[in-house]
Amino acid sequence: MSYPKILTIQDISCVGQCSLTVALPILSAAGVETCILPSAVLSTHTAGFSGFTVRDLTEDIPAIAAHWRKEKIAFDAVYTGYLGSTEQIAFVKDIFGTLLREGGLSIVDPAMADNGKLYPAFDGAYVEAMKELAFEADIILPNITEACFLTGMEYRENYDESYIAALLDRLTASGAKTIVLTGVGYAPDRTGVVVREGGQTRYYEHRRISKGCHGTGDVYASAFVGALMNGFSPYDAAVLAADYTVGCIEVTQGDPEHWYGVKFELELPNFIRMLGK
Ligand code: PXL
Repeated sequence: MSYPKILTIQDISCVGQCSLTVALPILSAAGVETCILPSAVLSTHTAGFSGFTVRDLTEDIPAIAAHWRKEKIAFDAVYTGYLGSTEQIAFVKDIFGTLLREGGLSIVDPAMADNGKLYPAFDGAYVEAMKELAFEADIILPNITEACFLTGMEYRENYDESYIAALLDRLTASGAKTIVLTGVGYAPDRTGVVVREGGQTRYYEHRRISKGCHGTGDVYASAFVGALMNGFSPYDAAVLAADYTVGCIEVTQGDPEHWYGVKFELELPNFIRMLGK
């Protein structure tokens, strides 16, 4: 696929370096035609800012999708992130069913929780709807907290390999296909990603620079999708995305003013090199 066309569905947080303001530049840098469907417009993201504004765009989605269908537009992949409402998830499922070209990939980052907690905008109904989307997708990229919400497993700060294996088994039993589980570390200064694909599970461990840098989940998922669209296998894309994300954290750490996101733009030249472009 020399020039894939992908649709990414997530919010626009006008300030905060997450969701579409991260996905669009990273996918463009990967040489992928990137179409967008904004799920909502927020003045900032919801993790750490207070008093943010939210305009939910759920009711615009069916008409946008219908127009694309009329124009016979089809995508090689649809990649979803933070969605605006529970109701919206059903529309997104419909987009998977009607706007992906034959053999196209559905990729879901169930961006809804971190550090054992749901993001402020979400509740149990959202989690239930997200389960339906995630277990239908070809690839999911949950962090450990999100995997716990998807499976009902207890969230633990301290865990071992058997806990992670059980989490992956529960996801697989629920219908998950390829799983990219992020933020898995077995030592204080280490973290990594576990990829389960076609019955095979592989772990890529790397340095953990700081605890919970905001925005890294979206940078990671976008870089993963960009690499995948360039022909990398899910495991190789997971490794590349991890290395790129570590680079982004490295150039951001040491700047306390920049608590709300990572300076992913500074590392885009490296990302492009890693892709072999
Ligand atoms: O995926 C992170 C994210 C995206 N969009 C919004 C968010 C967050 C995380 O808090 O609040 C609006």
